[in-house]
Amino acid sequence: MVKQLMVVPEKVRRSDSVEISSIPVNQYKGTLADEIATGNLSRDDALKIYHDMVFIRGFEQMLGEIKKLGSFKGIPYDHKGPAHLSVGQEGAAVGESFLLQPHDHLYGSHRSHGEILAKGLSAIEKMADGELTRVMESYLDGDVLRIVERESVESITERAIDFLLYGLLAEIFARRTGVNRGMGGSMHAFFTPFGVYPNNALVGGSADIAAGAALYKKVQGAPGIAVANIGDASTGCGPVWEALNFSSMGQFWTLWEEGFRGGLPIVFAFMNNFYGMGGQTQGETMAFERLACLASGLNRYNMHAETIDGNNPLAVIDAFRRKSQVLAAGEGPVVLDILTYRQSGHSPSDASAYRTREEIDLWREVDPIRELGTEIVNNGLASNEDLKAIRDASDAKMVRACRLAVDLDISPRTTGNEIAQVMFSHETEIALPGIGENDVLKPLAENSRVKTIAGKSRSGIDPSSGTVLGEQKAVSFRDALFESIVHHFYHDRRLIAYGEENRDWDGAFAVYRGMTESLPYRRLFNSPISEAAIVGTAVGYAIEGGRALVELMYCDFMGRAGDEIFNQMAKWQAMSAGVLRMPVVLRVSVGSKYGAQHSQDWTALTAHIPGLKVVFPATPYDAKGLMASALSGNDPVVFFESQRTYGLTEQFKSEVPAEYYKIPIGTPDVKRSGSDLTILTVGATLYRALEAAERLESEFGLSVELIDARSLVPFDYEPVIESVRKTGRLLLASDACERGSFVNTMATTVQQLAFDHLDAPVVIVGARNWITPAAELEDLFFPTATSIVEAVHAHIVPLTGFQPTEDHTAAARMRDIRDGV
Ligand SMILES: Cc1ncc(C[n+]2csc(CCOP(=O)(O)OP(=O)(O)O)c2C)c(N)n1
Ligand SMILES: [Mg+2]
Repeated sequence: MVKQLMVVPEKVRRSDSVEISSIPVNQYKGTLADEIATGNLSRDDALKIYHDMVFIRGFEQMLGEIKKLGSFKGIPYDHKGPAHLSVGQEGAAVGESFLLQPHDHLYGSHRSHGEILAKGLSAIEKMADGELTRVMESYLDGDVLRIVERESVESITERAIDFLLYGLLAEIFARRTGVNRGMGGSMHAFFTPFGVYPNNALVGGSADIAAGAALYKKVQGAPGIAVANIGDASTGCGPVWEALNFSSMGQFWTLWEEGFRGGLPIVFAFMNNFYGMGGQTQGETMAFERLACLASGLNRYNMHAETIDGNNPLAVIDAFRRKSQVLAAGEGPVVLDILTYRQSGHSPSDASAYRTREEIDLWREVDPIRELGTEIVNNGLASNEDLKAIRDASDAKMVRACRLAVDLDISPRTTGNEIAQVMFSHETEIALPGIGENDVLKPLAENSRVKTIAGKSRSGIDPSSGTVLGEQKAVSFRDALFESIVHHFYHDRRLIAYGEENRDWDGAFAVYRGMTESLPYRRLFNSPISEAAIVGTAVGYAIEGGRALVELMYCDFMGRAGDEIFNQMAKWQAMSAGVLRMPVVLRVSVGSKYGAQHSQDWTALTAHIPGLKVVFPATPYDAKGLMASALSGNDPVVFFESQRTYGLTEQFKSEVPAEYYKIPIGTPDVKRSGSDLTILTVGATLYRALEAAERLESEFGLSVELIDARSLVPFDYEPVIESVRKTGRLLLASDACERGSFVNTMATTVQQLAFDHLDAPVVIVGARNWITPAAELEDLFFPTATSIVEAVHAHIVPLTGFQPTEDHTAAARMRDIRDGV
């Protein structure tokens, strides 16, 4: 059914004007006395706020001393890694987390130590002793707890505070007893049981990831909100804008089903300290005069944007109290411009050359801890001595934690082997979790695509004539993908899919045809043209426990989502020491006929990045089985598909089984056996290599074994080596540009593993190191059956009577390379 969002000329052409409502700036007028009088806060609350701010200050000063002086309170230590301190920003951090529950999840930045501690301390306060004990005993097999247990404490709460403090410090010092086994470090540390989710070294990186977390909470009905703690300078980042839009898409109000209406439950908390590193956002690098104004007009509520005095924790608490009601009413997202000031440098080496001493002194005069302390004392809630006792106790904890964390016997380093072990979980789900009542719109058997496929031959070969059947008659590559994906939609309630044109358009290449009639919007939707947000939100959705299948129409668009694919999707499993899972399948198609920006095979880019599984099936049978494995596993998979193969039917196996089945990722497949030459193909070159194999056999008597790689990472070389042992010769073919393509890595590996069995050099046939030319010239560019035969003749075994068309001499090749092609 066509969606009902009619574009009526008479309506849209009408003369009108748009009113954008005003955005409140520093409207909080309360005092500590008011908050206590109204019962919003108690005396204990006030002291806790003070304590938590002091605790953060102490932590950051400790790190500052270690970085600058090489020691803290007589404890020597050389910390090699980063330390982006937040001295002066404690009011914002503590105010933000004060009311948040453990199930509210913070995603942060390179400068998030304070936010981690604030959220952790807030969670500890709210969790029962039994729960805290369970968390500490089970987390990383109790390895963090065992260290802090060396010191005696008076209560479980005190133990948990030590756990948080030591776990974070040991993490920063790259110890295996850190909360992420030292694999994250200062800029990435997190601890999910307290609602502290990944902090991100990429400026603005948390915006779309947190939006994905909020998407999970909305779609799966999980409690709580997501918060993206990002800096003011992140407003210059495209993915941040994409995240703002994505979390507020019109369809949440217009098209999503009853019960799922409204924007995402997320607060974009801009920790606005007025600076990037040295560049000033307001007045220099950005166009806005007030950061909050960037939300103007983004939805009917201006995203409830407000500027808040983050120097005053009470103003921040007040804002979060009010905004949590907005989110609970389904009116998210919220943008908060939290004004704060970083008294410390950007990093310890920062000489603050970009700001005046006078400015820093002005902010020191309104130091948030001192201001709150004065109010506490003036209101008779505590004496100066009481406050000093809080500071002293905090200092003592810092010294204790530091002693434990610097000691290599107590806090050892992670081994290389341990890092290797957490790159992938390699988990495959034995049983899918099932679906709820309204997760699909009709029984699978009633789906029109399912019915159409039921009428097709499952073999691609006509049994009577032996000819190849077209996709009207037989199950095609795109049908096979559909079958696998729809099976998962009907057996896994956590699965959602989105991307550009995924719904009514049927997906860019009709893989999703028929899907719209079976799935509600919350499980399949059109995304904006926001490649970064498509992948980034999928990462956040997966981190929270969901499973996302997202699509970038063309592989060439990966550049728009470069950070999200290469730094986020690929890294968080390992940086979490295996605590997080990343069940994201990213579908990308390799085009042809559309020229230089729509026809590239970028498998090498993804295979190069540690942490991504990469597959590239070329047949319907393999596509169905590999997609099932990708959607069952808990590792991130980049799933390449060639536009040349979508309409192909099965020619190698007897049929594409109607039943669900899996093909393990990493296993190449021998598509044709032979004894004189092995050809290993990646993706759609399989078909041109098959044609070449047939010619080599019929015209030159050369028997060719054809192996389809199917996967790039991981990869089992055994079948290839076994083949080379037999043939002694290997040619590799791929549509990727030859220079730096993944088949080069495969060639090197085979040469290392099977050198003694090789009778000729390993040869690569890739695309030229050019731009992809127009459709009419593609045969000059991509490997063809002829160019494969020619490469065999030139480099492997002379073919009697063959006439080469090109100069294959070493001199010609060196000339090309010298010319950069
Ligand atoms: C995408 C990206 N670009 C550049 C950097 C280098 N860098 C690290 S922090 C920073 C300034 C960030 O400023 P802001 O977002 O306001 O956060 P703040 O440091 O003020 O807390 C820059 C440019 C980076 N880490 N990531
Ligand atoms: Mg900043």
